[in-house]
Order: sequence, then structure tokens, then C-alpha cells
Amino acid sequence: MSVASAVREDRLWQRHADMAKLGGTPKGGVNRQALSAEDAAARNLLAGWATARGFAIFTDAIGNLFVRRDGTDAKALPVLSGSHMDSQPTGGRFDGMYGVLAAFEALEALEDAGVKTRRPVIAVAWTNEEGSRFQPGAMGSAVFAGHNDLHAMLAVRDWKGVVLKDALAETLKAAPAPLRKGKPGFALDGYVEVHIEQGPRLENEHKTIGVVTAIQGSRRYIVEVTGDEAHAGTTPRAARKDAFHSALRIAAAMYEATTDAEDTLRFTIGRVDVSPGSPNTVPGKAVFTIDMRHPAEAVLEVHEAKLAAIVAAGAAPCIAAIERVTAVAPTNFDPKVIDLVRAKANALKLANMDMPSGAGHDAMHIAKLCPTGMIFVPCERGVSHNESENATPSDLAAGARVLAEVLADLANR
Ligand code: HGY
Ligand code: MN
Ligand code: MN
Repeated sequence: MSVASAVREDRLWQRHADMAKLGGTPKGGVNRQALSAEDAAARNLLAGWATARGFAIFTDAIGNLFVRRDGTDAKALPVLSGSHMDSQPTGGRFDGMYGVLAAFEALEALEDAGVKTRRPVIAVAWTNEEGSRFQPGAMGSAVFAGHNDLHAMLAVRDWKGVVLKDALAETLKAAPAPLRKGKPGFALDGYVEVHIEQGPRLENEHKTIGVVTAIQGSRRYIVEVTGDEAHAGTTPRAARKDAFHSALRIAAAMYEATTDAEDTLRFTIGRVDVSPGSPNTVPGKAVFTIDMRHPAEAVLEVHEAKLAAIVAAGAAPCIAAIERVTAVAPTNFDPKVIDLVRAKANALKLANMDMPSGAGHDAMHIAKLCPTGMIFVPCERGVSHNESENATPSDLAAGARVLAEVLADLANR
């Protein structure tokens, strides 16, 4: 039996349905934010499935959760595959979770097909890929790859002031796993991540598999505007230091400055907090996030300078500051892994095309450590980060089949 034919569409689909109950929303999406009770429940569910199959599980100091299937050569560097189980607040049931469940399905298929691999094959659920509760995103893989410092990340606070270290301790208490001591990170022979495309190209071009070649560069910022609280009824405009009004002016100028003719620069203000948040007090503080992306690092550099200039020019009569939270350069995946993904898709007679990724993924960090690639499958209308996100059981199984064949090949090299 080939490992691809051991992949079971029904089992994979049912696991998605089981996981979608954890943080499930009335509209059929999920709200399973990083290091929440729902995240802990998903970790426990995956760990239960893994131990039932005799796989070893372990975690690390940033809470990445690993499921290991041993190889015949204990000294051989492992091949890793996975994604994330945390979601956006109004997320879909496939973003991230599909990559974790497809990696687990590949381990089960190797087991069911009786395929021995020289290398261990490890599935991973990275901590806090979305970065919606705790910034930056892709945090677990970033610490694993040394892109972010563990202690700096443990000190990050969410929007309510909860410190990540405490949320992590609570999660690992609710979802215990043997701890791999020391700094997160270990040598890898290769990494392959499967994910829904989160865009419409595969669906529009009637392809089942995306052979992912690259991920665009991304940067995140926080803009903080400080004014002065004042009485809404008695304070003349001339005497106001209205933080929201200055923030609005700054944001409007930023949207203007990042509106490129080719529509390739991505600029998003996703969160705005205005305080004290009272209808009859002039806001003394306004804080907003910026997510900016482009395939070319030079374009991001140029626009970062523009944003800083806009903040300086638009602050008065308030004070404004912009802080860069994270920057990840554009990632080009390993040509050999790209060729292997394409070859396995062709061997399985699955229509496929090479394509870059507009979305960020944990693979952008792991690509710094070892030969890395990604596999995409279509999602309905390309919609994601939305509760209506959808995919078909057959497409999910097709991606898992390509993944299983790629992992089996890499693990026997
Ligand atoms: O934001 C991203 O690109 C990813 O979906 N978290
Ligand atoms: Mn994702
Ligand atoms: Mn996402």
C-alpha cells in the first residue's frame, strides 16, 4: 500500500469537525486564540489521538507541541511538518488546523501503510501563529528558529495586559506534555507545511495543489498617539489634544501613501484602541496596529520611512510614536523541495501550479533552518480570516496525500 493511498479522507475530515467544536462560533467559524482554554483543549485532543497511535508527544519552552514517529536511525535528523491550531477571533476551521491535521494524517498513513522511514517524522503545532492576541505572530516558530528571543516573547502582554508567560503556564497545566528542556529549537533535515491558499487563484485556475515557491515580506507596527483627556462639553477645539483626531489624520495619510497603482502593497490597520473610551471625554490616547506586506524588501523599507515621516508630521498637538513589532524578510523556498512537491502532485495526477504565498506562515521562519517548502489546497472563494472559510474533504485529502508522499521521500533520503 502506498502512503498516499493510506491517507483517509473521512478520518481527516472528521478530525476537522472534532477540532472545530473547540472555540466553535455560531456562524460556523472558530475563535480559538493562542493560549486560551480552547487552544489547550485542541492541544489535549491532538495529544490524545497521538498517544492512542503510540506516537511520542513533547513540548518546548514556548509551548510548541510535537508528535514524533520514530525512524529506523535514531541519530538521523528528523523531517518536520505542521502548522498552527490557534485562530483569528473570527477565524475559519481550516487556517492552520489543516496543516497540523494533515501532518498527523501523514504520520497515521505511514503507520497504516507499514512504511518505515530512516528519519523520524515529526508533526508540530506551533504556538501563536496568528498573533492576534499576543504580537507578533508566528511566535512559536520564530523562537524555535531564533528569530525572536524566548524571554522577550514570554514578557509580551495581550490587549488586556495578560503576560504570555502566565497564559502559557496555564495552557501547559491544562494540556500537559513532556517538556524538551533548554532553548526551543533542534536540528532538522527538512520542513514541509500544508495550508489552505487563503486566496482565490487555485479555485479560479481549477488546480488542486499549489506548489508554493515563496512568501512575501511582512512587517508589523504599533502607533501610539498621546493627547490629553478633557471635557467634551467645555473644551474648545483650539485647546484640545484629541488623540483620536490625530490618529485619524495619521492613519488617513498612511492609507494614501500606501495606495500603489499595482495594488501589490498590503496595508492594514486591524485594531484601534481609544481611551478612556468615554463618549464625553476627549480621548487622551489612541493606539493602532499596522500590518504591511510586499514581495520586495526594498518596497517595505521605503514605505517604513514614509510611515515614520507621517507620524512625525501628523502628531501635533499630540505626541505620536511608531514602533516596529516585527519584520520578516521575503522567503524563497528550497528548489529541491519545490520540485519534490510538484513531482508528487504530478505522480498523483493532481492539477497543480507554482505560486507565491500572500499570507505569512511558520514556514517563513523554519526556511532559515533547513530545506523548506509548502503545499496549498484551494479554499472557497479564497476567503480566510473569516468564519465562512471553507474547503472540500477531497481537496484536503489531496493535499495530505502529496504531503505524505513528500515526507516519506524526504525521510528516506
Ligand atoms: O497573517 C497571516 O498571514 C497569517 O494568516 N497568520
Ligand atoms: Mn495560517
Ligand atoms: Mn491566519
